[in-house]
Amino acid sequence: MINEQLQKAFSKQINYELYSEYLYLIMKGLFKEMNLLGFANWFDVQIQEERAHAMGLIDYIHARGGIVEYDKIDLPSIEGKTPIEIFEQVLRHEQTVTSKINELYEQAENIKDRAAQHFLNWYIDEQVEEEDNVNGVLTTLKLIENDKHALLMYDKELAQRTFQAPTIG
Ligand code: OFO
Repeated sequence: MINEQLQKAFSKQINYELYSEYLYLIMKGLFKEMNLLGFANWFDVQIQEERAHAMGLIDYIHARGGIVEYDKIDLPSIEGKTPIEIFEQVLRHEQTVTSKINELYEQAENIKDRAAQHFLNWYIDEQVEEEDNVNGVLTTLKLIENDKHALLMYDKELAQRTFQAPTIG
């Protein structure tokens, strides 16, 4: 069985992963409006990743005999218009996710739930990848800044990104 407080904390994280999916869905639309379809594809993959992160946590609560406590998902607000501004927000968002995962791990640690700690290690590693991936896009965007030709070339590259369903835990 999963401890009630930890079940609540896991449920909050599920809500936040679904919020991430919602945020990236909106951002995908912004890139579609800019006709940057490779970037839109990058977000499409990201949307699927966030769904997988949420599903991993949901399955885990069930596997521990718990009940998922669902809540409404807030409407994300977008803080910029340009690709750089959007990706700066993505990076800030992923850093927030990282700190939430760390807090969740600490809660599991405090009640000595070793199984939950072990499970959450996957999410800790995943956040390293998430931040690194976003940082890479942001660095490239800053490098090519006002070069429209380079932006279109990079857009083509991002069109190649594909979703690989992860094995979580
Ligand atoms: Fe679920 O990692 Fe991004 O938000």
